[in-house]
Amino acid sequence: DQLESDLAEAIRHRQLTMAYQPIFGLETGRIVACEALVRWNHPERGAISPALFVPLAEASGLIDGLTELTLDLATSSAAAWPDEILVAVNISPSQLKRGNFDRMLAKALARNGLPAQRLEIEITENLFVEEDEDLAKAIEALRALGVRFAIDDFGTGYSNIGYLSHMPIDKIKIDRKFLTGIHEDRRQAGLLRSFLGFVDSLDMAVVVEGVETHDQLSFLADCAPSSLIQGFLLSRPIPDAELATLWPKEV
Ligand code: G
Ligand code: G
Ligand code: MN
Ligand code: NA
Repeated sequence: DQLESDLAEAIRHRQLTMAYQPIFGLETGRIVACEALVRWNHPERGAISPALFVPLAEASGLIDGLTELTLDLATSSAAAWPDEILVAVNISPSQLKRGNFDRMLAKALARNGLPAQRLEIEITENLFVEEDEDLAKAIEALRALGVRFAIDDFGTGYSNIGYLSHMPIDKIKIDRKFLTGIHEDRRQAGLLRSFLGFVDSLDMAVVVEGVETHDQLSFLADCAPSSLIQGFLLSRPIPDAELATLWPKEV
């Protein structure tokens, strides 16, 4: 259809852009990573959400081209950031298991001179519903390159927690819906606390997503001071050019 051919055209002409949302250490206030989020400004329809066009790309064979472009843009941006700051990219579940993904990634890293250790892949929790040998192999191969992994949208899916806890994962990102409800619903606060305890027991880093209010921030400062935080209160996703104002000042 029309949208699909417009997307193909936009990918071919590299008309998609990336926005970056910083992730901070709660205690340190320092940026540890920036999440790369793809943006498409359609010439007639305006901004179209990746929640709409990423699934379209997956269904129509455009996903390889989309992933290639976003990896190139994200690694090229990150190569100019301070060395200690990671770039986190969202990768579609179907992409990860395609045989060409490790080559695609290695190519983007080499082309832009970004060490693999500075790239983190965010994959959705739903990938871990049942044990999957191909997935485990794909993750192992990428980790051998030095790439890190984060589980996105944690708490929204139906993952097998026992299985997930044995995966070689560096970070868990708790879905923003748990933070949204903490001041209205005591069960949400209880759930969030138990997730934070769970992640802590696995010795993984935790990102709490969707921090929008000072009340939420003080809740986290009380019960999980060592967590990482991301959300509109701290910063919206912004263009690469605006990130520089947030970097720590040289001393
Ligand atoms: O940025 P926004 O809130 O509109 O993102 C909507 C959804 O699109 C989120 O689930 C996010 O993970 C996903 N998304 C954003 N950028 C990318 C990308 O570059 N690749 C993939 N596969 N998904 C993305
Ligand atoms: O599924 P994923 O976690 O990758 O989705 C990331 C998206 O969440 C980003 O594109 C961003 O627009 C959105 N987001 C980031 N911080 C906040 C926040 O504080 N509140 C809300 N409502 N959305 C956020
Ligand atoms: Mn994400
Ligand atoms: Na998420």
